[in-house]
Amino acid sequence: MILNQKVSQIFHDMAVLLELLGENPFKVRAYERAAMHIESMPESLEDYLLQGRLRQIPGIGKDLSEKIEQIYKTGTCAQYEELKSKLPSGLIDMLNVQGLGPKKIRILYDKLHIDSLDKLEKAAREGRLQTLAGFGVKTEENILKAIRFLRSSADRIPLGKALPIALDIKNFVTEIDSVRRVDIAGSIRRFKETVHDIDMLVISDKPGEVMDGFISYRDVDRVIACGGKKSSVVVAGLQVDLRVFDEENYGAALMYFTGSKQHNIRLRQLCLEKGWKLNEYGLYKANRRLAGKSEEEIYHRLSMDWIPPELREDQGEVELSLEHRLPSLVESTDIKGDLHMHSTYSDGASSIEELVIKAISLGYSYIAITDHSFTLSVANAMTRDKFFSIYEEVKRLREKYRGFEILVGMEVDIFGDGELDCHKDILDMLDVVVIAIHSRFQMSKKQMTKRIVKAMSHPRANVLAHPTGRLLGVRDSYEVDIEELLNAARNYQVALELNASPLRLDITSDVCRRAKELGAKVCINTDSHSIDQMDNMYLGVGTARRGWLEKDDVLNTMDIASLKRFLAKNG
Ligand code: DGT
Ligand code: CA
Repeated sequence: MILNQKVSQIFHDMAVLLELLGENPFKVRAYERAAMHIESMPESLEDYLLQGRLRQIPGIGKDLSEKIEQIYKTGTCAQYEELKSKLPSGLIDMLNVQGLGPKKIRILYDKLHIDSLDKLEKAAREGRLQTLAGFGVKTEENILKAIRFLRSSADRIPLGKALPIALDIKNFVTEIDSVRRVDIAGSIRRFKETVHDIDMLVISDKPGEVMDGFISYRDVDRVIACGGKKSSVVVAGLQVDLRVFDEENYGAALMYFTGSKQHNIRLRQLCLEKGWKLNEYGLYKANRRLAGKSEEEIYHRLSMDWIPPELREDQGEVELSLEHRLPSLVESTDIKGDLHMHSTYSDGASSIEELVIKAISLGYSYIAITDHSFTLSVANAMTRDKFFSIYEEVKRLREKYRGFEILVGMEVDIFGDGELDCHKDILDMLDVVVIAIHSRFQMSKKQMTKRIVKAMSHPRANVLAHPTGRLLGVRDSYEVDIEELLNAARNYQVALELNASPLRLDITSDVCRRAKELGAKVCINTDSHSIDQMDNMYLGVGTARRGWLEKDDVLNTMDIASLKRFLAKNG
């Protein structure tokens, strides 16, 4: 969140809390006024702060300027936290209910002893709020609606859910007449695995027309604000902010709203050291404009190379860019195949031939069919007969689709003791052995690590699938020492999978970066259970890029001959 917004929000909340506590009205008003002023001031509060000029802002004295510094450094301030601790926390949650201010909350608390969202919801359902002066049937309905929204949007949303929504809105906005360009910015552009909202930017010389068009998007549940150059709506529980900029400022805006905040701050500091200024409108030296039209122009003016958004986290990319030593990140077009997918022989919905045709349409040169192994009862498990049918079918399809390589693989379950769920004669017939944990997740970290490392040390193991086992929003990872898995991956020539399923994204970008440092290979797979899911590869590639991976760090960028050498473990 931009510092102006953050500070004005906290000051506003403090005013409300002071009011709820029955404090001195002058104090309440001082916070309220400061909040309103900061919210509407066009300049960046961060610039004032970095230049030590906060107290030049009307209404900001010593006390409030110290609070702003605290908020900047820590995201909150001590007195705000203290005020919150003085009131039942449920009462504070109630402040987030749209349409409920301190006065109404005070009445609810005094008359009906309501001090939590749950109690509020119950009372509204039972029609008890209507008995109070100033509350009607409509208020009750609105309160219930607002609570539903609060609950649905409380958490961060997985990227795999937010990105398709953002892309659809982007397509919609692109069609608006006066729109010349649309970009998704913020954490989505950086491929962060969970996101808080969708930030979009537009070039247009008719902002009003863009706003009208934008809020008419079919899935808008609620319009939060519709202004001259910025509007906010809610789509599927996600806030979507759209801002319109002129072409000449667009690069600066895109850079600013892509973030991350830490990256922006680092660049601004660099600029301040030169006596320059960078904001969402451009790069300036005193009043002279140096750049702003494109991101490239701004980075170049700062003697830097353009930095891919996935790297913009202030984790060393700024320094490397200044030295012209940024990594050359893996691209979707580098991907030559997908080594983990399920056919109708186990729990997939598509036939092997359908998977092959889809892979060819994606421009791949190979895939591996990896149906589940023998004792996995949940997934229509393998039998010897079934395996030989798959083997024969692949042989036949290889004839039909010459030039495209179909590898016979299996997703082999790792037993509790680290043994593999597959007999040696069949293991020896497989081109690719993908190993994975599917049960007994509740082991100690030590035991689990030992179990997986043992499986990885098997001479036939090639890829460790979904290495941490997490399911986003459903199940956390099992306990495992990831550093040891990475070492084992390098030592035993086993690739760690980056599972591109939107439910998994496992391994994370942080682990990718560590894999690169330790020299372990990563294989980006979709784990598809139908041909549509093969399109998820881009989620894996984005995550790999965010983990600083280059083409050579990723197994499935290899051509088929090199891949086969890796799988055979002979160099
Ligand atoms: P999110 O929404 O939590 O998933 O993460 P972001 O990075 O999308 O954050 P958001 O939506 O609050 O802000 C969008 C971008 O705006 C952010 O990446 C960088 C820029 N920005 C926000 N707050 C600040 C700030 O206080 N200072 C600077 N320099 N930039 C900021
Ligand atoms: Ca955002």
